[in-house]
Amino acid sequence: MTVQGASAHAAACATCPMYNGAQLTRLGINMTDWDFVVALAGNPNTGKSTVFNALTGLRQHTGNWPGKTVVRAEGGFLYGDKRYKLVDLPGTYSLLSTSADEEVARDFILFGQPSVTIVVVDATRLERNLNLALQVLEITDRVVIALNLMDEAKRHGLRVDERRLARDLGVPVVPMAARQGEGVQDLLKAVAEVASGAAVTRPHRVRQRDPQVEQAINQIAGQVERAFPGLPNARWVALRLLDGDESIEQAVREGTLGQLVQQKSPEPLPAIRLELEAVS
Ligand SMILES: Nc1nc2c(ncn2[C@@H]2O[C@H](COP(=O)(O)OP(=O)(O)OP(=O)(O)O)[C@@H](O)[C@H]2O)c(=O)[nH]1
Ligand SMILES: [Mg+2]
Repeated sequence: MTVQGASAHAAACATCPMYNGAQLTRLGINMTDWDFVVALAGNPNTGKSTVFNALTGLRQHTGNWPGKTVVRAEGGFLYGDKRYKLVDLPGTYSLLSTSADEEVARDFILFGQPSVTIVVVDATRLERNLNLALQVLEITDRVVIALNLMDEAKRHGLRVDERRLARDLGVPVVPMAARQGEGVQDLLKAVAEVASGAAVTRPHRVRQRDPQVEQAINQIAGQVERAFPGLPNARWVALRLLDGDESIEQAVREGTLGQLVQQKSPEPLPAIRLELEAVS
């Protein structure tokens, strides 16, 4: 089969409920219960919604501005014998973002506790895209990198060593051309392995911080955990507070960080009174 023929085949399959006659069944919005929650994160315009549509069979608008996703969209698929809820997020350049749509993505990645986060990166702009990927790797080890737009990379004569990238990042990297349906099966396999724990990841993390900084992070993270029981990523919150992130500081002081946890927890949480002075 020619390359063109393979693409045409994949594109045709991309519109049917049973993909490739393989283990994927698209469930659309028919999601009453699920085994795993999977988030689709990434910089704007990297193909998140294209991947979302390929896996769920839904028609989340894709395209360049103004088609961009501004709220999160949810759909589902069945793969093997597991049901997955897939959450398509607005594009974001970092987890430090402040615009309203970027906050939707940030809050879900940080506090929605997805079983797996797929970070969709643009193979033609890897350096810029890895900024978000590295930040996500700081807060969760359940990550799969979708190395998308490989067709564009090839067209521009760019070669990406995906094995080296996977080794350096410590998580699976799946080359894809999502618009042509290429790489979807490999992505599903990687997501299933990370979700079930069959694949053990070793995410790249910054180490060897100054001991005093480490001590301060631990101290503040402990206070955050006590004030917001059940909050994931207290360490990340501590880092942002030390960095003087005003929006996080406000969320901590006003207790809105707690509201994010409350969405998952029936128990109301107390507003926080963090004694930041304690570490100064
Ligand atoms: N050539 C090529 N184009 C792609 C690929 N994947 C997606 N696209 C195109 O890239 C554009 C953006 O795709 P979307 O899926 O809307 O991207 P997104 O990440 O959801 O964008 P935001 O929601 O704005 O962050 C669309 O025109 C897609 O058809 C790919 O693998 N190759
Ligand atoms: Mg989108």
